[in-house]
Amino acid sequence: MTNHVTLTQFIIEQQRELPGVSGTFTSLLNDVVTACKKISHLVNRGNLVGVLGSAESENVQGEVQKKLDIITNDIMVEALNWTGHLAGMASEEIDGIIPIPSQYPKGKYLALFDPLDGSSNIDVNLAVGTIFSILRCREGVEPAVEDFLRKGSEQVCAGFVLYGPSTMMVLTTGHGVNGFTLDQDIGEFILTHPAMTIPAETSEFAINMSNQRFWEPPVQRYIEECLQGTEGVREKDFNMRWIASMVAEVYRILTRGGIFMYPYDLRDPSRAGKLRLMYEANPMAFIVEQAGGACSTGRERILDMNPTGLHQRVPVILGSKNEVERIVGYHLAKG
Ligand code: FBP
Repeated sequence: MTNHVTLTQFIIEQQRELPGVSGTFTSLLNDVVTACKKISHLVNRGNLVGVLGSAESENVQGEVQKKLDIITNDIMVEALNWTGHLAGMASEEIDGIIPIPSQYPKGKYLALFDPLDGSSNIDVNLAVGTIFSILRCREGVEPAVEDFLRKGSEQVCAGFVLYGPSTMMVLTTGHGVNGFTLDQDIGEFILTHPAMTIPAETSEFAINMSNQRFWEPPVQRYIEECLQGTEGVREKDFNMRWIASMVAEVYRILTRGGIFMYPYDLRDPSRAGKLRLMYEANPMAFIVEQAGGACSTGRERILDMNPTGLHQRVPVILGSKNEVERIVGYHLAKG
């Protein structure tokens, strides 16, 4: 019988090696896992339980919500608000802070999440996911927005769950990156991808090419050189992918390398990008850097950014270190 290490066992053993750890964090993570198992079940059942399609309502970003955007948000909130580990939450689907109801004790952590990433894929049965970020909070206070607006480098933990052909959880607590597969038979996440790393070199890029005319010159140049392949300065051919689901793109990059870009574009200069810093870019940057990759806006390391808003958008360029550094070099050369 192979010794299958469950996520809970893995975290407890990892925490035992860390000084002054109370075990609260392990329980908090188990609460997140419970929520994601419920979401995995629902996503898998889809039309059988009538959860597909639009909800005829908009979120704070002005995006038409999918029914599952709202349902998955409720599942996360209901799994986390009573456990006594959190002082507050923030979600892509909710404008302000999500408070802990007064009847429940407050804890020393803050949770930020995108309950359903890649939601444009849900009705066409393609990969979607949940992304989460955990921060420490000042004890015994009713957290204000400022308590959430902390640099990505202050994250305690970041993770995502990919609801694909199999349900995978990828996690970091600042000690490398590990991947777990949900064994539907026993309802446990099992360690299947220990110590995931991203190769520094790659010949695969992911970007939504339909936005090309809006990109800045450094990105135009980088993509043009990739498309020229062996006939150009890169002297090698590049492959392209676009799944329209950041979780799936990052999982692919953790598995075989690559570069993912949702750069700044000139369509709406007031909008710095499409992806949100607090619950998309920061957690993914923590994971990618812990796996040996890099994550930048093109001009700044994402984890060094000082957040200015819960739903702030940022340009994102992440993946194989050498490619990210090349694109940052093009930006800095251009100034
Ligand atoms: P949601 O969190 O609203 O799904 O938006 C994020 C996202 O879906 C990313 O997962 C994905 O990389 C990107 O937007 C796709 O954008 P586009 O539809 O412009 O290709």
